Amino acid sequence: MTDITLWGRLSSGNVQKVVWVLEELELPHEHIPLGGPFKGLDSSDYLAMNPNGLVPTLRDGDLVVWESHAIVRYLSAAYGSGLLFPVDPKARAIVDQWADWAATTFQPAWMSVFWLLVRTPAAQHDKAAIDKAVAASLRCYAMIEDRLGEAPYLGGERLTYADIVAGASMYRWMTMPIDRPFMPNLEAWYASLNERAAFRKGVCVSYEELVGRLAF
Ligand SMILES: N[C@@H](CCC(=O)N[C@@H](CS)C(=O)NCC(=O)O)C(=O)O
Repeated sequence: MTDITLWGRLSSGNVQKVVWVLEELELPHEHIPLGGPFKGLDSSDYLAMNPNGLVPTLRDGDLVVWESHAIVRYLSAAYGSGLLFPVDPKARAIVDQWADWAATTFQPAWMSVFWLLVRTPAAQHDKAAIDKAVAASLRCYAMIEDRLGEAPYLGGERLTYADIVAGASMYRWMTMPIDRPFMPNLEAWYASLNERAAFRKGVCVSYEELVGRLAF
C-alpha cells in the first residue's frame, strides 16, 4: 500500500517523467494539478514543501522530494530496485552517467529548441537561435544514437530510469516541426518506448496549451 501524491501540471516535461515512472511501476497515487493555468506555486503551503516553487513535487508517506530526477531516482530505487534501478554499483554508474547527462546537458539543449520554436510566439522566432539550438540538440541525439547502437537502452539491456529521464524528451522532439536526420537506433528506441502504456500516458501528452505561451 502506498501513500503517494504528485503535484504538477501534466503538460510539464518534468512532471511527465514522474507520471511515467509511477505508471511504469503501477504505483497508485493521487495527482494534484499545479502550476501553469492551475497556478498555486507561490502559496505558502506549497513553498513549505518545495522552496524552489516549481513542479513536480512528490510526497511518499513522510518523505517530500522535489527535482524531477531525484523523484524518478527515488521511486525507481524504492519500488523498482533491480528493474529500473540497477543494484550493482557499476551498472548503476552507467545509468547515473546518462541520467545526469540528461539533466545537465541534454535536457537544456532540446528544451531550448522547444522554448525557441514552440513556446515563443511565431512572430518572435529567431531563426539563427533556433538553428543553433537544433544543432546542439542533434549533437546530443547523435550521442544517444551511438549508445543505442551498443545496447537497446541507455543503461544496457533493460529499461532504467536513465531512459525515463532522457526518453521523456522524445514525443516533443519527434513532433516538433524541425528537420531531423534519420537515426535508426533512436527511431527503434522511440518505437519501443511507445509500446509502453506508461510512456504513452505520461509523455505523449498534447502541448497545445504551451504553443506561443512564454508565461509559465
Ligand atoms: N529542475 C527542475 C525544473 C522544474 C521546472 O522547471 N518546472 C517547470 C515546469 S517544466 C515549472 O514549474 N514551471 C512553472 C509552471 O509550470 O507554472 C526539475 O527537474 O524538477
